[in-house]
Amino acid sequence: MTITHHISKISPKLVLIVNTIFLALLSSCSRVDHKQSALDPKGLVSQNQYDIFMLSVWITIFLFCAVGGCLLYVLWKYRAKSKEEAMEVPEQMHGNSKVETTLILVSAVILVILAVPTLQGVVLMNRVPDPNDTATLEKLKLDKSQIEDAITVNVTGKRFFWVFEYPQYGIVTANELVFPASKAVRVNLRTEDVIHSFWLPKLAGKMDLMPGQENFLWFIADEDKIRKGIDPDGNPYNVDAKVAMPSVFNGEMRETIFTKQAFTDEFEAVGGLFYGQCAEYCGNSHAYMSFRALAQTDEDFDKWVLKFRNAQNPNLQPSAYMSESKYSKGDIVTFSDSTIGENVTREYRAVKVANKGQTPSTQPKSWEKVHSDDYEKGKILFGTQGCAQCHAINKTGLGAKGPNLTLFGLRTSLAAGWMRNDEESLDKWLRNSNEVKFGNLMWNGEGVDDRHPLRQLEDDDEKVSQLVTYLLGLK
Ligand code: HEC
Ligand SMILES: [Cu+2]
Repeated sequence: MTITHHISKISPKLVLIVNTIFLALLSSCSRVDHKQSALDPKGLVSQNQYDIFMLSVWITIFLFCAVGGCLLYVLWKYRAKSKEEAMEVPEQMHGNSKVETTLILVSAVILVILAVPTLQGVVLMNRVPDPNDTATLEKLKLDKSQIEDAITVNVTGKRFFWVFEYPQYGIVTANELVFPASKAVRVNLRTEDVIHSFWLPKLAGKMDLMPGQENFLWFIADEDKIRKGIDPDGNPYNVDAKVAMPSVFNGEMRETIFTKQAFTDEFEAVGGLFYGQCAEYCGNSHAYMSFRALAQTDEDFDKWVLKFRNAQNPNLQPSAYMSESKYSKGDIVTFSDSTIGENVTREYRAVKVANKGQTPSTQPKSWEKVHSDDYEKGKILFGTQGCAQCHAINKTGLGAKGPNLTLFGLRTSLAAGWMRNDEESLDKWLRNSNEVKFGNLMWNGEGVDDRHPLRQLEDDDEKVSQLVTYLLGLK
C-alpha cells in the first residue's frame, strides 16, 4: 500500500493542499550554485565569508535543537498524568542561579566563537595581505606573486551602469570587469551620483559606494574552483583552465557563452563568468544595474589589455595614403571614399604590392576595404546622431556620460549586464532604450528630448542596422 493511499484515506483535500505547498516550496528553491549565489564561493574572500556564515548556521541549528529539545523534554516529563494531577497546583518556584549562570556563560562562549572568525574576516576583506608577510600568505595558501602583481580597478557606480578603470594600464571600460584569475584584484569603489552597492557574490561579497567617500574591497579567484562545477543536468565536471576561461580578447568568451547559454539560464555557461549586481536601490533602473566579471588566464588578460591599449593609441592608427610611397602586402592606409559620403576617409589594406601612385581608387585590385560599407556608415552615424556626445571610443573617456564603447564587440552583455550583446538586443536598444531599460540615462539623459537624433531611430531600419554593424565591429 502506498503512502499516498494511506493519506488519501485521511483526506484527499489535505493531500492536495500538502502537495501544493510542497511543490511550491520545491520550485521556489533553486540550486545553491546558481549564477548569483553567495553560497557557491569561487574565491578566497567569498569562501571566508561563506565559512563564517556556515559556522553561524551550525551554531543556530545547534541552539534550535538544544532549546527545542529541552522544551519538548520538559513538556513531556511534567505532563499531567491523570485527571487529579491536572487539577493540582504544582509547587511554585522561580529562578535557579546555577542554570542561569551556565546559560549566560554558554551564550558568552558562543558569541566569542562567532566573534573571532568574524573579526578576522573583516580584517581580511578590508586589506590585501602584505606580500612580505609569509606566515599569513602561507595560511591563506597564496603565492607572494599573486599579491605582488595585484591589479587595481577603480570602480565608479553611475545610474545605471558601471565604469571600470585600470589605472596601471591607463584604460577604462564599462560593465565587464576583465581580470586575471591568478592575481589579487583591489577594487576601489566610488560613485558619481547616489549610493550604489557593488555585489559580486561568488568572488568578493558586497560593499557600498558612497558619495564623497572611497570604499574598498578585494578578491582573488580560486582557479581550481573555477574549473570545477556542476552542469545544469547535475553532473559534476572538471575542465581545463582554457575551457573554463575562454579568451576575451579574440571573442572566444563571447562566442562560448552565446552558444552554451540562453540568456535567462540560471547557471554560468563557463566557470570564468561571474555575475554582479548593484545591491542598493538607486533609482528606477536599479534592478537592471548588473555587471559581469570575466576571469582570464594571465596570458589572455595581458593580451586583452594590450588590445585595449592599442585600440586607444593614436600612434597606432593607420596614416593617410601618400602617393610617393610604395606599399607592401598587409599595409593599411586611410583614403577617401566618396561613395560613403563627402570628405569621408576609410581604411584600406594592401592585398599585394601597391607601387607609387597606385591609390585605392586608381588601382582598386591592389586594395581591399578593411571594414564593410555598413560599418563605415555606422561610424559616421555615431558622430551625426549625437552618440559621441556621451560615449567615448578609442580613449580613456573618464569624463564621458555613458559607458566607454572601446572593443564593444567583444562584450558579452549590453545595458549593464541586462541583455545579451547581440544584433537582436542591440537593435532593440538603439530603437528605444527606454522600453528595454526604463529610466536609463541614455534615453532620459541630460540634453536629450524628443528632438534628439537618438530618439529618431525607432523606425529607421537602415540607420539602426548600420550602427549595430559598427558597434559590434568594434573588436
Ligand atoms: C545623453 C547621453 C547619451 C547619448 C546621446 C547616447 N548614449 Fe548610449 N548610453 C548612455 C548611457 C548613460 C548608457 C548606459 C545606460 C544604462 O545601461 O543604464 C548608454 C548605453 C549605451 C550602450 C550600451 C553600453 C553598455 O556597455 O552596455 C550602447 C551600445 C549605446 N549606449 C550606444 C549609443 C548610440 C549608438 C548612441 C547614438 C545613437 C548613443 N548611445 C547615444 C548615454 C548616451
Ligand atoms: Cu545602483
